[in-house]
Amino acid sequence: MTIAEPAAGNREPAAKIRKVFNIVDGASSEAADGRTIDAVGPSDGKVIAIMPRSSAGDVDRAVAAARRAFEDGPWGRMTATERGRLLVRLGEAILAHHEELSILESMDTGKPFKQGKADITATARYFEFYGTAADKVHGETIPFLNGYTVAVVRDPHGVTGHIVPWNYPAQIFGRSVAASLACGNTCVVKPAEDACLSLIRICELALEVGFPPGVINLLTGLGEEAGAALSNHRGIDFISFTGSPEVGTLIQTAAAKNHIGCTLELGGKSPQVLFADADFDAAVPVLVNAIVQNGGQTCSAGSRMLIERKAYDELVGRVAERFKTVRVGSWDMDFDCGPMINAGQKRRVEGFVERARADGIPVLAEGSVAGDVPAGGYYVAPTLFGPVPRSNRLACDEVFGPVLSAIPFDDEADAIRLANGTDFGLVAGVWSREAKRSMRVARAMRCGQVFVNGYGAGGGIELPFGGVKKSGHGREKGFEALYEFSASKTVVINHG
Ligand code: TXE
Repeated sequence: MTIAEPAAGNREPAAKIRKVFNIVDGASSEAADGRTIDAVGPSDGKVIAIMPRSSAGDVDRAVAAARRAFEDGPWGRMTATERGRLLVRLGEAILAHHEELSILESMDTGKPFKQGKADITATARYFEFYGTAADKVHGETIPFLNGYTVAVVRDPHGVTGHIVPWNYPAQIFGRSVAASLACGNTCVVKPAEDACLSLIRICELALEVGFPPGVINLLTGLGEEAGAALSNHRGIDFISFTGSPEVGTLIQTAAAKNHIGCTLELGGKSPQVLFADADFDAAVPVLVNAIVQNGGQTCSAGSRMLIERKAYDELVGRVAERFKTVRVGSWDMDFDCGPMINAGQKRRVEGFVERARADGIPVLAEGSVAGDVPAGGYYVAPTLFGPVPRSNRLACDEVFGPVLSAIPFDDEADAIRLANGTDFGLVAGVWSREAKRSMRVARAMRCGQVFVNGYGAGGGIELPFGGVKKSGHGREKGFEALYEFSASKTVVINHG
């Protein structure tokens, strides 16, 4: 990548970024037809890089390179331990370039620099976790007929496609690509047109630490062009997608046509269920952080605060007080919240806020956008609404912005009904000092992950993560991802 190394402490290299490239078959390349897309920094709306606008032909070349690397290259002959060591080495290289990558990630997405740093640390940890897990993907033996030994081994799928969104580009790249590589696959990655810079740099680092050419290929481009070409490509054997439910439907349809598997992670409307006996001191900062972290552009953002009616006034009062202290600024101001990723996302969030106001839903608190943010950035003020009527769009649809809904409930059964009452099912939080009730409610949640007396929006490399219902299917993160990115093969040996 052509990027001037920022001087220590200087976080303004934006003007110096000129041009970034695809990484295909171990080399940097432009789109074959030379077309490009501008990468825009959300903090000021200015162009910070120019990336290739890849087309179907570019995708063909990347998939062919990944296929060669899988079938003919050294990758397939390496032991799982050797593959794992390379992954660990890439994790170390990411840490060695922590500042540079954090700047790229924050500038490109607008997220506060401290969040960018945390994301890069987590990305390195994915490579460490899956690197050290690569030679621990054990199979099993099954008792069968006399004279037989049956072994179930796990094989890689082959070439895996990865369509990555813009909200946590480095982390989502890390979680799916590292798991796939640990299983022995080779990868073709299509980052979001809104954020790709950290990923390109990580792919360059992968080559520097010794990944063979073609093992990790990356193409930038538009979703409906490069993304569609990759997901429909007959040369891929599995696809991992994180993004909107609408595009998730297209990905699953394409996977069905090609008879391949896929994981889909499609966002949520995650509830935090608060009983009157909860530890409010512990809960309040977590409740606010869970919706303003990453500007609320987090699939697992805690966007619904469901509160036992008798504690409603007290708790919303305390959350409102804290909410008012939330400050929004550019990535390098490093406040609680950055801008939205682009003008469309800003309009979407503002649309939800305007409709809720027009519907007469009271605004309980607003955060503040700093007066000196750069002109042209996509800033919105975080807003707390309540009580939000249960059937209002704000209570049901994913906003993907810093907008929190407070909704009262009557009793445990009502809380469960309400929490499970949207189309989504990704993450939930349950807050109560009564252990049995917390456990009952946690078990009743229809989602992929539940936190009791805490909430980890986006966290937990070791923890299987994914949804039910419209939030998607399949699991990434943790050891479970290794089962997604490999297939069992039953070997039946007759030695009788
Ligand atoms: O998503 P898209 P957008 C949700 C969130 C957000 C909404 C829209 O609610 O407001 O989706 O965001 C690629 N074939 N999430 O429009 O379009 C695209 O290039 C193949 C939740 O940005 O789904 C990008 O790489 N690929 C979420 C990726 O899909 C296509 C994260 C996601 O973009 C494609 C992001 C196509 N036809 C948005 N069209 C989460 N679960 O965290 C687009 N893409």
